[in-house]
Amino acid sequence: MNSVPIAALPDTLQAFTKDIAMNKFMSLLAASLVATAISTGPAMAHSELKRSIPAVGSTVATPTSLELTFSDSVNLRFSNVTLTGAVEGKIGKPAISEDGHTLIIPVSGSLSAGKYVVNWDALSQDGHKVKGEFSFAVE
Ligand SMILES: [Cu+2]
Repeated sequence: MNSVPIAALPDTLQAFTKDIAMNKFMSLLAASLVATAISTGPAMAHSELKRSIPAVGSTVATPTSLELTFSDSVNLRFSNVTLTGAVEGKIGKPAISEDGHTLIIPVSGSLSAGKYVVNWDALSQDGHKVKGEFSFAVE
Protein backbone atom coordinates (compact mmCIF):
# COMPACT_ATOMS: atom_id res chain seq x y z
CA MET A 1 0.00 0.00 0.00
CA ASN A 2 2.94 2.36 -0.51
CA SER A 3 2.53 3.03 -4.22
CA VAL A 4 0.84 6.06 -5.68
CA PRO A 5 -1.44 5.41 -8.69
CA ILE A 6 0.04 7.12 -11.75
CA ALA A 7 -3.26 8.93 -12.32
CA ALA A 8 -2.89 10.61 -8.93
CA LEU A 9 0.40 12.25 -9.90
CA PRO A 10 0.58 15.73 -11.45
CA ASP A 11 0.70 15.69 -15.27
CA THR A 12 4.28 16.91 -15.32
CA LEU A 13 5.38 14.09 -13.04
CA GLN A 14 3.51 11.55 -15.18
CA ALA A 15 5.43 12.87 -18.18
CA PHE A 16 8.70 12.36 -16.29
CA THR A 17 7.88 8.84 -15.26
CA LYS A 18 6.74 7.89 -18.75
CA ASP A 19 9.83 9.30 -20.45
CA ILE A 20 11.90 6.20 -21.13
CA ALA A 21 14.80 8.35 -22.35
CA MET A 22 15.15 10.32 -19.11
CA ASN A 23 18.56 10.17 -17.58
CA LYS A 24 19.44 8.85 -14.15
CA PHE A 25 19.52 12.31 -12.58
CA MET A 26 15.95 13.04 -13.67
CA SER A 27 14.89 9.60 -12.51
CA LEU A 28 16.29 10.25 -9.03
CA LEU A 29 14.74 13.71 -8.96
CA ALA A 30 11.29 12.33 -9.86
CA ALA A 31 11.66 9.61 -7.24
CA SER A 32 12.54 12.13 -4.55
CA LEU A 33 9.55 14.30 -5.53
CA VAL A 34 7.26 11.29 -5.15
CA ALA A 35 8.83 10.39 -1.81
CA THR A 36 8.34 13.96 -0.59
CA ALA A 37 4.73 14.02 -1.76
CA ILE A 38 4.05 10.80 0.15
CA SER A 39 5.83 11.64 3.37
CA THR A 40 5.04 15.30 4.06
CA GLY A 41 2.07 17.34 5.18
CA PRO A 42 -0.98 16.71 7.33
CA ALA A 43 -3.10 16.33 4.17
CA MET A 44 -1.22 13.14 3.35
CA ALA A 45 -2.84 10.97 5.99
CA HIS A 46 -4.82 7.90 5.06
CA SER A 47 -8.54 8.68 4.82
CA GLU A 48 -10.60 6.66 7.27
CA LEU A 49 -14.34 6.35 7.65
CA LYS A 50 -15.24 8.62 10.55
CA ARG A 51 -19.02 8.37 10.61
CA SER A 52 -21.93 7.35 8.47
CA ILE A 53 -25.65 7.80 8.00
CA PRO A 54 -27.17 5.44 8.93
CA ALA A 55 -24.65 4.98 11.73
CA VAL A 56 -22.65 1.75 11.83
CA GLY A 57 -24.74 -1.00 13.43
CA SER A 58 -27.79 1.20 13.90
CA THR A 59 -31.46 0.41 13.36
CA VAL A 60 -33.27 3.20 11.56
CA ALA A 61 -36.39 4.16 9.64
CA THR A 62 -35.78 3.95 5.89
CA PRO A 63 -33.02 6.44 5.03
CA THR A 64 -33.33 9.03 2.24
CA SER A 65 -29.61 8.88 1.63
CA LEU A 66 -26.46 7.12 2.72
CA GLU A 67 -23.62 9.35 3.82
CA LEU A 68 -20.05 8.23 4.44
CA THR A 69 -17.80 10.84 6.01
CA PHE A 70 -14.02 10.38 5.89
CA SER A 71 -11.20 11.88 7.93
CA ASP A 72 -9.74 13.38 4.77
CA SER A 73 -11.04 14.06 1.31
CA VAL A 74 -11.60 11.23 -1.14
CA ASN A 75 -11.71 11.14 -4.93
CA LEU A 76 -15.26 10.63 -6.22
CA ARG A 77 -14.10 9.17 -9.53
CA PHE A 78 -12.29 6.34 -7.80
CA SER A 79 -14.79 5.68 -5.03
CA ASN A 80 -17.59 3.14 -4.94
CA VAL A 81 -20.40 2.38 -2.54
CA THR A 82 -22.71 -0.61 -2.85
CA LEU A 83 -25.62 -1.67 -0.71
CA THR A 84 -26.75 -5.29 -0.50
CA GLY A 85 -30.39 -6.23 -0.11
CA ALA A 86 -33.61 -5.54 -2.06
CA VAL A 87 -32.40 -2.18 -3.30
CA GLU A 88 -32.43 -2.50 -7.09
CA GLY A 89 -33.27 0.84 -8.69
CA LYS A 90 -33.42 2.57 -5.33
CA ILE A 91 -29.80 3.61 -4.98
CA GLY A 92 -28.48 6.52 -7.04
CA LYS A 93 -24.95 7.40 -8.05
CA PRO A 94 -22.64 8.75 -5.36
CA ALA A 95 -22.07 12.48 -5.11
CA ILE A 96 -19.50 14.22 -2.95
CA SER A 97 -19.76 17.04 -0.44
CA GLU A 98 -18.14 20.39 -1.17
CA ASP A 99 -15.25 19.69 1.22
CA GLY A 100 -14.66 16.31 -0.41
CA HIS A 101 -15.01 14.40 2.85
CA THR A 102 -18.47 12.89 2.43
CA LEU A 103 -19.83 10.50 -0.19
CA ILE A 104 -23.60 10.91 -0.52
CA ILE A 105 -25.72 8.21 -2.12
CA PRO A 106 -29.38 9.07 -2.68
CA VAL A 107 -32.00 6.47 -1.82
CA SER A 108 -35.33 6.77 -3.62
CA GLY A 109 -38.47 5.18 -2.27
CA SER A 110 -38.28 3.19 0.92
CA LEU A 111 -36.10 0.26 1.89
CA SER A 112 -37.95 -2.74 3.25
CA ALA A 113 -37.31 -3.85 6.81
CA GLY A 114 -34.21 -5.96 7.28
CA LYS A 115 -30.44 -5.92 7.46
CA TYR A 116 -28.29 -4.11 4.91
CA VAL A 117 -24.56 -4.14 4.30
CA VAL A 118 -22.71 -1.16 2.87
CA ASN A 119 -19.48 -1.97 1.02
CA TRP A 120 -17.28 0.94 0.17
CA ASP A 121 -13.91 1.67 -1.33
CA ALA A 122 -12.36 5.06 -1.90
CA LEU A 123 -9.19 6.69 -3.14
CA SER A 124 -7.87 8.89 -0.37
CA GLN A 125 -5.99 12.11 -0.94
CA ASP A 126 -2.63 10.49 -0.16
CA GLY A 127 -3.15 8.19 -3.16
CA HIS A 128 -4.01 5.09 -1.15
CA LYS A 129 -7.08 2.96 -1.72
CA VAL A 130 -9.08 2.36 1.43
CA LYS A 131 -12.07 0.09 1.83
CA GLY A 132 -14.45 -1.34 4.35
CA GLU A 133 -17.98 -2.41 5.08
CA PHE A 134 -20.60 -1.91 7.74
CA SER A 135 -24.16 -2.90 8.35
CA PHE A 136 -27.35 -1.25 9.52
CA ALA A 137 -30.93 -2.37 9.84
CA VAL A 138 -34.19 -0.83 8.68
CA GLU A 139 -37.07 -1.34 11.09
CU1 LIG B 1 -2.54 6.19 2.95
